[in-house]
Amino acid sequence: MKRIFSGIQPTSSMTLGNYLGAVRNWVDLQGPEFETIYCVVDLHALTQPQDPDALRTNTLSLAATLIAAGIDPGKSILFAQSHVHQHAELAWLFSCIARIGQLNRMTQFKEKAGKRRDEAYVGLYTYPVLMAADILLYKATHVPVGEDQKQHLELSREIAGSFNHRYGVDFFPLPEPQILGTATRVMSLRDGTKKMSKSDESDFSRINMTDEADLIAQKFRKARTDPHPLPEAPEGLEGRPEAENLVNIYAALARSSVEQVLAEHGGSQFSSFKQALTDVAVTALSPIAAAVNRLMADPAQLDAVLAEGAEKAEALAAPILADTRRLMGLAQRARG
Ligand code: AQP
Repeated sequence: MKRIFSGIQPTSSMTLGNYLGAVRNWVDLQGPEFETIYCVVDLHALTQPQDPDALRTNTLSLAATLIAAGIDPGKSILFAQSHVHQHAELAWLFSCIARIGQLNRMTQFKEKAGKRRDEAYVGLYTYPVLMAADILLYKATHVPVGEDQKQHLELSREIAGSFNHRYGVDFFPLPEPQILGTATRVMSLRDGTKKMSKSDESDFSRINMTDEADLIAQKFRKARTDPHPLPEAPEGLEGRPEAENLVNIYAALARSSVEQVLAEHGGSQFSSFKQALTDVAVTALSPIAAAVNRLMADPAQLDAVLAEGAEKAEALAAPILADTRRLMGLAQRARG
């Protein structure tokens, strides 16, 4: 059976970008065609300094948001990355497969480290190696992600290929990216050329999944736009990144197409389009926010869901890691 793996960092609460670019697809992919494994990647979150209490809370609240958004622990394995120690171990083994030249090409490191590269943490640099380990620890064949993770996924394929080549085996599959939908790269509400991100300093750059209706309305009202009305056809969005972003968000939330949205709203001023956008966003997001609140009222139950998920994940991961160790020539520990 085809196996899906994907993860999300508990760096803060989930954004509309995470939801439309990735998580909603994770929900849709649950079914008989795929075995689905989803992970709150707390070890990845540590690549930037985190307040320890906030990290613990965010891990639980992100798990709650995933369940509220439709990840069903009865259909998918849902767990926290650090609960399955094999992720970190395979990452070390892969750091002896990946090459520095490959990591030097990663644009996310360049963007996040900025000009102060020497002060960036080693973990931020080797982040894509841990991501390859996350995926290949389960021999996942398909990885649903947003556009921004495409390059990291390409590296996972290269690592799998190099491993197979070095040891003369056909052991790891080359995982396929699944970049699905009309909102594969949701942009910041303050700057249509920058990706919407959990860790952006401005809360008004993003919609959080737990934002209340009033705040969603306020954020869309203040979203940057240009002075022209909406065009009648997609070509008219060229060179208008903010307009394109809002139309893409609308199309994704309404499960419609850009053409259809423009057929309906072409010629409108942004003031009325933003009101319509708020309405579709509130309709889609408010039941999720309400479910997050209900789930967060019982943290022990969430802990239990994650513990059960970790147990199932470890049962899949342990034999794959054991085979990897053996193929690489690590001696087996004698049991006395
Ligand atoms: N703006 C986005 N549009 C579409 N998809 C997005 N994703 C992230 N931002 C967008 C997708 O969400 C999934 C989980 O992302 P992540 O938490 O692993 O890390 P990220 O890609 O670095 O996302 P953020 O929100 O920008 O997090 P921070 O600020 O912590 O770095 C991934 O599949 C990603 O593609």
